[in-house]
Parts: sequence; C-alpha cells; structure tokens
Amino acid sequence: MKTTVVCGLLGSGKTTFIKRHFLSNELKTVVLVNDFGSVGIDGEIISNTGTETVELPSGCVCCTLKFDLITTIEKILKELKPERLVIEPSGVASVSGILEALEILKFNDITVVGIIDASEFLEFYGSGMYGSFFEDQIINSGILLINKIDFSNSADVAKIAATVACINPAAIVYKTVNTLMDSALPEAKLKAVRKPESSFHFGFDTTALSLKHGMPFDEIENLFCGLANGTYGNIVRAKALIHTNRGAYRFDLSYGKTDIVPFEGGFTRGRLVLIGEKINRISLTKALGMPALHQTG
Ligand SMILES: Nc1nc2c(ncn2[C@@H]2O[C@H](COP(=O)(O)OP(=O)(O)OP(=O)(O)O)[C@@H](O)[C@H]2O)c(=O)[nH]1
Ligand SMILES: [Mg+2]
Repeated sequence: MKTTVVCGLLGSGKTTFIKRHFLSNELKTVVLVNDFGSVGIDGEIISNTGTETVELPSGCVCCTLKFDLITTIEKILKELKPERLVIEPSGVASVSGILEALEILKFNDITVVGIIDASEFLEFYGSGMYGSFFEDQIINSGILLINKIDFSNSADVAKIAATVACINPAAIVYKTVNTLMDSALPEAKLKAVRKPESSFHFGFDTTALSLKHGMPFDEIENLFCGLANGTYGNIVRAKALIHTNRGAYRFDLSYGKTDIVPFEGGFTRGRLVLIGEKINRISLTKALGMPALHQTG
C-alpha cells in the first residue's frame, strides 16, 4: 500500500492539496484526517467528494495520539483495505511523530508532501515562534509546495525556496497557487525518518460551536471579521460549515485572511471550529446567540 502524508502548518493548504490530487485517483484511496477541532470539518469536506474518509479526533499526534493513530490505521487496513492511504495530520502535529508510528507499522512506501504557506513562512520561521515545527516538516518532506504564492511577492518566494533548499537540499520543490502543480506528483519515497534537534508542543486552545440552520449570512461574515481582528482572542485559524439564509457556505480564516465559498453537497450540522490563544468563548457564544457545543482547553 502506498502512503502519503500531507503535512503543513494550520491553513497552509493540506486539504486543498488532497482534494486536488487524490480524489480522482485510480487507486482505492482512504483519507485519514486529524483535524484540530473536536468536531472536525476537513473530514466532511473530503468525504463530500465521495472519498472514504476516517477522522482521528483532535490532539497532538506526537504525544497521546500515537497509539490512537496506530490502532486507527490497523482498523482501516483490516476493514477498508485501501491501495493508498493519505494522512492529513492537524496543522500543529509533528510529522516525525506520525512517521515513527508508520515505522512501527512497518510501512515502507511512504511519501511526505510538505505544504508551506508562502505568505506567513518567513515571519514565522524567522521569529522562531513555531519552534522546530518547520525543520521537522522540511527535513522529512520529499516534496515541498511553497503554496499561496498569490499572497506573496517573488523576492519572498525566492527567499523561502533558498531557506528550504538549505534545510533539505534533496526535496523536490514547487511554487503553487491552490496547490496546483504543473506536473504529476513525482516519486519521492521517504528513506528514513529524521527528528529535529529539539521537540515542540503547541499550547493552543480549541473550541467548537454548533450553529443553527438559516443564520443570517451577514452576521457570520461580521463574526469572521471579529475573529480576524482579535475581538474574540488571538484566533490563528477558524473554519465553519454553515447553512445560512443564503445557502450553505464554508467560511475559512487563516492568520487574518478569510475565504467565503458556497459549499456544494450536504453536511450534517452547521459548526464552527477555532484554534488560537485566549479564545473569548463568552463573547463568541453571545455574538452567535448560541450555547457552546463543546469546549476544550
Ligand atoms: N489565496 C489562496 N488561498 C489558498 C491557497 N491554497 C489554499 N487556499 C485557501 O486557504 C484556506 C486553507 O486551506 P486548507 O486546504 O483548508 O488548509 P489546511 O492546511 O488543510 O488547513 P488546516 O487543516 O485547518 O490546518 C482555504 O480557504 C483554501 O481555499 C492559495 O494558494 N492561495
Ligand atoms: Mg485541512
């Protein structure tokens, strides 16, 4: 069985990549998603395209979830018998932690695709605010996409490419918009798992709220403005699937930038998931006029 691990920081484009590259594949594919919220949204987005999707509940795969990851994969192999397994870890997970779990399972046909958000990388990498996250990602990625270059300029993209080449000269690098590559995915099998010099763990807080049908579109749009400008805490990422009074929409906020797109296909219940620091749940639930569905942290 072929295994592809698609890793990258929150909102870099992992789900976009999976939707674009694996869903019309001739191989029987199962996607394992480990989203950051307790009621993940990515699983629903991918399964909506008709692909078998399994969700691994939120958490840090490098720590407590390693055992869960192994048992979930064993179950997938037994029950679904895929020819290809695609894993999307959460945007705060350690890819080497996941690869160690795959080593325990004795997987030997693994490709790691690392997605980098070109609009944020230089600031985040330069400031060191994400510890060894990027080193962990880049040293283990056979293929690297410098994505969201439409939000960046060519000088910065060149700087990112040079930085990445210094950390992992062997990686095959693409510069992309919406993870669109100008060629088919090349062969780049992982030879050995590499651990960064130091480990990392993020102390982010997550919240999930359920949203009722028919909520006014404008209210949700305003809410996302508030989420982007700090009204509800330092929100680094927010995702929602909502049945608004104008139809079903996906709202997607990543480091201050919001995407709002109509959502084709059904989903069970409207919901909003957030990750960040000092999330102000009281004002958030008040703004929505809704009780909290689930809260962590
Ligand atoms: N402008 C622009 N937007 C992009 C690009 N790639 C992805 N996006 C958008 O960025 C948002 C986040 O993309 P996702 O694919 O959900 O990112 P992700 O890495 O799966 O996010 P998490 O799983 O939450 O960590 C979505 O609204 C995408 O449509 C790009 O190259 N340019
Ligand atoms: Mg995703």
